[in-house]
Amino acid sequence: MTDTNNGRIPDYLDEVIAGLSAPEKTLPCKLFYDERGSGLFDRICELDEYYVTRVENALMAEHAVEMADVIGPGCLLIEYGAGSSTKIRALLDHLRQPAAFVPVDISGEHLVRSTDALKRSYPGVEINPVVADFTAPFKVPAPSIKPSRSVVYFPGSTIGNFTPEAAAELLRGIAERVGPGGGLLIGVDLVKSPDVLHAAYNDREGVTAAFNLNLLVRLNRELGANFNLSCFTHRATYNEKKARVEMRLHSDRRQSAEIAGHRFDFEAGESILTEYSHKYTVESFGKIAGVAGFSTRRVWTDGDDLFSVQYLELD
Ligand code: AVI
Repeated sequence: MTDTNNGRIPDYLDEVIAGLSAPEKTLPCKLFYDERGSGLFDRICELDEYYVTRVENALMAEHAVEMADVIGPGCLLIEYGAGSSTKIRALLDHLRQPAAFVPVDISGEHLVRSTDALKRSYPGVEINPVVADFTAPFKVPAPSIKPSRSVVYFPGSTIGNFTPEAAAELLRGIAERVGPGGGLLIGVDLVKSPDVLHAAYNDREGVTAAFNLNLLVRLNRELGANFNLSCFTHRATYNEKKARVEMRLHSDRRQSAEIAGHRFDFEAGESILTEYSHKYTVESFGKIAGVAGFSTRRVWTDGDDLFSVQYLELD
């Protein structure tokens, strides 16, 4: 195999081969976030059409006092996928005597940078970063003072990128982590007009298209694949029945690509499924969270019901 990754074969190779060998070709959406992909995602978050980040930030800014109130004093706050410090800062500004804050992120470099900045802004808060993939088991360090309860903060509607079954599994893991009386503060994108969703995932500037195609750029670079980038097109469609945006890369012609000695043939018009982005109603989210034992306690939404931040608790 062509050695293009500093002599290391990426550990996701088997997943890529399996996904492209399936009857409906797929690639894991976690592969979007290499350095270029993370930069493109930051640009998506600033697009006019992509309401998600803008509305969630506004909800956090407007309702952080109430959120801090329902969470209560002395909590151990664990953030899954610690990314945007804008959102966590809104919360940390108002939480009363948190026992500790534990940002969890798969990228160590990113985590060190954001933790240093947070430590400077919140010198009175114990901050214990953990480098981990939150979909796999990981340990949270015990804070130096005993917390009143544990609360997971999971912003960004990242939960929408999991199938409902995988989301339920992840929520079960969160329930186990926070234990009885524990909480979950989560950003959940809402079901809305297909036109709004179409615009958000097919932006005029083509940033989402570049983000999607970057998957193939990454496979070419890191796995020595030979995808012809000009022969694949980004498409995002809303599947109303399943309440999800489905993002794909369409093969514009009959072609093939090779990865590590495996050959993949594409018919003209055949596609690779790259991402689901599920949208929920407050009720439909309550149902899957209910399976994990969570009850919905508070829901904050914007005036247009585009997005929600929800606080759920284990009985
Ligand atoms: C990270 N995640 C919540 C984004 C979403 O909206 O599903 C990823 C994304 N895909 C295309 N645009 C943004």
